[in-house]
Amino acid sequence: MGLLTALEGGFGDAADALVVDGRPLSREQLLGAATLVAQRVAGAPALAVLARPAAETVVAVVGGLLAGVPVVPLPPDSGPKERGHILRDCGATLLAVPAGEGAAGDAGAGEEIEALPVDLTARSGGSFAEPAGDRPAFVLYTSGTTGPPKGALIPRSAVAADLDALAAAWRWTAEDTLVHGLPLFHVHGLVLGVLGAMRTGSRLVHTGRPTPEAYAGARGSLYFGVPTVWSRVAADHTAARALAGARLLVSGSAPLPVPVFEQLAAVTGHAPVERYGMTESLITVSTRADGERRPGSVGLPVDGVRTRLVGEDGEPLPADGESVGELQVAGPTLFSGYLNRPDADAESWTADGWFRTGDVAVVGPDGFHRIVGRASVDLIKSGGYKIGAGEVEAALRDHPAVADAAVVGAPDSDLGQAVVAYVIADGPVTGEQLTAFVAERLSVHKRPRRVVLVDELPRNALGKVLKKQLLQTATRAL
Ligand code: MLC
Ligand code: AMP
Repeated sequence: MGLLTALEGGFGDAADALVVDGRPLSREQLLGAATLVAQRVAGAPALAVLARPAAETVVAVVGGLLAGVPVVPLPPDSGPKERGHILRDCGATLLAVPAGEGAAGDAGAGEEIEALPVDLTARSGGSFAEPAGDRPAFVLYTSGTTGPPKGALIPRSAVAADLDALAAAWRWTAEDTLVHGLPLFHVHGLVLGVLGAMRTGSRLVHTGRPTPEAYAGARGSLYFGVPTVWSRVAADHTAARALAGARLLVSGSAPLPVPVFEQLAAVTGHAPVERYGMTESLITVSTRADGERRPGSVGLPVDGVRTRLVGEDGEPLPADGESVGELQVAGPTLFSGYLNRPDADAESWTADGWFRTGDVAVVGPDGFHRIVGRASVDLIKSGGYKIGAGEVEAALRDHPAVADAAVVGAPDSDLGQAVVAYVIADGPVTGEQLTAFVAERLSVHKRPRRVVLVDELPRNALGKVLKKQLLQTATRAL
């Protein structure tokens, strides 16, 4: 059985099996256009895909997967610094773009890459042998505490194992219509939100943007969102009531605040399922469609996944509902390593083969997991996006009027955390200019939402910036 079982027939062929931002495609149309992409990319080292919320993105991704070429989704708004790094690092020679958009040309930082136009009306036939499970399906770029994003190699077998485990946990079948509007360059929107439908055979409606109105209008049975999306839905009673007829609402990518869980349950009549995961591990822990959905808890490990809590001394901690430790995970859903980053691999895996998530958790005697924080203040989750403080600081320091910068994630009622930058300027510059500077060089979502110009940064005796102190200052200033 292939990775994309729904494309192998047997699931019917509605004219709108897939709708992305209003553009319907049948599975046959998708397969025909994707097969042409596959023929074009076969044998390439990697296929970069400009991951707009568009049907062309899905066609390009499916084409790469059919051909067994690792797919590298590029955030569509990424600026030259971020895009140049990703393209150089992954070694892609082709960049899939919607037909009619011309050559990719200088994709950033002087990277010349050939454009591969994706035409939704194109058709080709023929089939490809299913590649080995250990071949990478994707290289997904994810932020670390410092430096540019790292490419996580996601094997095809990990995607298949995770989607099957989630289908079991959420009773996700071909009877469902999945609705979401999440970005198509991360695990949530792309692996779960697109390949999940291709594997289970469910219809997929991608709303372009994840707005409450669009979710309400899509009339699905299964909805995915990050907590920011659910908090906006819960606050919009008209939209929320329109979801009453759904089967399951699923939240993930960041902690779902208990008040949002409760509001959503009250207005829609559905207690949301919350699940936990990471780019590197895919989704490892979840509450279940047929089990208890407990506010503030992400539930139980999914089929095949094992978890353990480890204390600062490296010793395992008991599942007693009190002990707080680092969550480590193992199982078939894990990535195989970071591309070109043996240093990062060495830091992330234990000697006995467990992946260190960097998340701090508590596990109850009933096995329910609660994520209580992150080990590092330098990894920020804003609107469900992971943002490395170091990457934003480096971008700010590239500005000629910036002498130094320190970035923290301040609590934010809409985004969970908001990027706040403390900047020492040595020339005339405003906060708005610095925000725009970061938005243009990295991705728009990495821009500071607040810039505070300061004369100095708090430092310890070794000269290291005291991030926890800055975070307290940022929190007090709210
Ligand atoms: C604003 N904009 C700018 C700008 N300021 N553009 C250029 N320069 C500037 N300075 C524009 C943007 O381009 C965008 O335009 C619009 O303003 C709004 O952007 P925003 O303010 O960033 O949107 P916001 O409302 O804050 O977004 C909230 C959100 C988003 C929830 C929609 O954060 C989101 O999509 N989050 C999902 C993240 C996700 O999927 N994470 C999964 C990671 S995987 P326009 O035209 O586009 O509106 C993972 C594993 C797991 O974590 O467990 O799932
Ligand atoms: P990413 O690298 O973008 O895949 O983000 C992964 C991180 O998102 C995890 O390490 C967690 O910190 C966070 N995360 C994902 N889902 C949840 C959740 N349900 N509750 C709390 N944190 C979450």
